[in-house]
Amino acid sequence: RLHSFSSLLCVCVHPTSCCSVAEVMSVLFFHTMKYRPEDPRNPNNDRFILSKGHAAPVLYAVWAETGYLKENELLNLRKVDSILEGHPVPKQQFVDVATGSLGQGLGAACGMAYTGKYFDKASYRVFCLLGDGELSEGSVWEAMAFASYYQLDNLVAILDINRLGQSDPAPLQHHVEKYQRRCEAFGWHAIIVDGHSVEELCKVLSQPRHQPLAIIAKTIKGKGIPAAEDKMGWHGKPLPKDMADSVIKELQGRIISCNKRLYPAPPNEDASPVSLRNIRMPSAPSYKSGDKIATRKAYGMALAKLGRYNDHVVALDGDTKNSTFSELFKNEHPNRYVECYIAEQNMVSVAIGCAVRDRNVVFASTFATFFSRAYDQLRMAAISESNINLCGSHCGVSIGEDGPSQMGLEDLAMFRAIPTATVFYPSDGVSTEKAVELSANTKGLCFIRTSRPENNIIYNCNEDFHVGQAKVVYKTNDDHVTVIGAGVTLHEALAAAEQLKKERINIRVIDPFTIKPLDSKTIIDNARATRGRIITVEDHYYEGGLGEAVCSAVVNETGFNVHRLAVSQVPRSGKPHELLRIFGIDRDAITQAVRKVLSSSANAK
Ligand SMILES: Cc1ncc(C[n+]2csc(CCOP(=O)(O)OP(=O)(O)O)c2C)c(N)n1
Ligand SMILES: *[C@@H]1O[C@H](CO)[C@@H](O)[C@H](O)[C@H]1NC(C)=O
Ligand SMILES: *[C@@H]1O[C@H](CO)[C@@H](O)[C@H](O)[C@H]1NC(C)=O
Repeated sequence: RLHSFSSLLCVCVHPTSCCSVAEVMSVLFFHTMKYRPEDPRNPNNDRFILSKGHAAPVLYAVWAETGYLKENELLNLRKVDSILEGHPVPKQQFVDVATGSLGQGLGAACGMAYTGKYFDKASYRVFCLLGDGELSEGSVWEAMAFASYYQLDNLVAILDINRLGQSDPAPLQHHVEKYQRRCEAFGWHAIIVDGHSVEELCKVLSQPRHQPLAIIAKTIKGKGIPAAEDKMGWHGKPLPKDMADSVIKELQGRIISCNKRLYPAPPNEDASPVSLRNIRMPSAPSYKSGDKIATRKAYGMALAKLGRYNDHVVALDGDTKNSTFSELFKNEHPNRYVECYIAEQNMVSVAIGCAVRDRNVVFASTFATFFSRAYDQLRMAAISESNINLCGSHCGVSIGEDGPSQMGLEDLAMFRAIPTATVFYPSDGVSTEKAVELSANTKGLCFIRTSRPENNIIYNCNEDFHVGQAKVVYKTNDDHVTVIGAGVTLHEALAAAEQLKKERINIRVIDPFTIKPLDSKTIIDNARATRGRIITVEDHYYEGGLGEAVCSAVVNETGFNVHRLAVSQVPRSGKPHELLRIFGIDRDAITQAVRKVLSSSANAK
């Protein structure tokens, strides 16, 4: 075993970051935590999140020690055909959330602890190990505030105060009492320990808790590697062979014959099994033609309805519940609503935590634009193979008077770029309700973009919707241009169609329903019937939105011509219809674009 440990020290890319937590990891995994090592995802197991994900080798080492990983697999660290990637990823059964972008582990741990305490009402505990360098991330403190507010006494954070970061010491160096005061100010019980004392660690981890517990472990980066201990310049460096050999030799000398295998204690069996399959609405939507409703409100109504029939649907919001209408869910299901306050990064991490091990169907909402500050968490959600649903309200200039700081104009680009994402852009009450239901049953990250203006119901309540299936909402046998809009711009396109009809110009109007995946076939087939003429119109910036999605869908077609209408500058306050007009995405802009496209193709003949 020591021989392979020596080779591991040579391949290990962050040996000093691992050495500072060797005792912490040993105590957690072989003294404190209760889990079934042969079944890492057992719902009853205690959870562990390595927030300082670059110390992955130490995590792999403990799982080898449990017997779950084969020791010789450790030597395949970071190889292309090994599951042991450079940072923890959920293809490893013992990893729930990917880490490696620092500062995100504790938020996910909060979601797991909240789920354990309030939803599962089970006795499993959640342990999160953080580095001191990563404590400069604001998201850590968002999570600290959340944990104490919700009295997550089943949550333990171990702060590895090893003084050093990557290129510089961490700002508070070894001032553990300053960390303690910060943690206490955030409502945690904070205890300073010698992080290399197994006895001290065992003792604090056995204490009963009434608050979230922060263990401030004073440690030495590179502990056990004399040449690197507490020294700058060793972060992320594998040990040279001779150095690794001498470290091993030293270690060997300290080991008193040890053939005893350590076994963790099994967990209590009190987390009941959960099935998240087929989260269905029991009845069709009940809108009537002539009804007017904002899709944001339809979202809240649909979510409340879904929650009525499915106990594992939970909703999160960041103090915008009376704007996103997630309050309709809260009113009906107060015990399944989590107020995350104005901390969107943490809200996304909590959502990811609530969704792990398929414990909940999670919907988190805020203004679409505020998800941009959680983009790193969203990107990590994809790497975590997380199944979460996000609803972003207040998209585009059509929110009106509140002005540009509140307008989601980049959100389509942002979510489209995520490989595991499905992007819903419903345009009426019926399709919004369908989007909510489909989202609950679609793997990966689902984003539902909702709008503030009230608009007509377009669809019959029995209309069937599918991911990646567009709807042709207006057509004749002799259409000249295909117009594609979504949300408010779909309604503008329908108004433009009526106007143009009076001028004897027929257009076809398509509602894509999902922007990703986009229904290329419906778009191509219909646009072919209008001689390849397409106009896209969207309440979003040009880059990365609906227009670019359509361009990519028709890139291989010959004889197609896509004309795009979108918001081209930072907008301003005003009435919604004024802003749609000024930024060139209203009915008049569409009719003009149609006439222009037709006259230029007439001239071309
Ligand atoms: C958000 C983010 N920024 C920067 C990095 C690059 N990085 C990886 S490890 C590290 C230093 C971490 O220091 P600390 O948290 O103290 O962990 P230690 O290795 O000292 O245990 C940095 C800057 C990262 N992974 N994530
Ligand atoms: C949300 O509720 C608060 C408090 O009742 C109220 O002041 C505010 O105007 C509401 N916001 C919206 C958008 O309705
Ligand atoms: C375009 O054609 C290329 C080459 O055949 C193909 O790989 C690609 O998937 C096509 N793209 C679309 C959007 O159809």
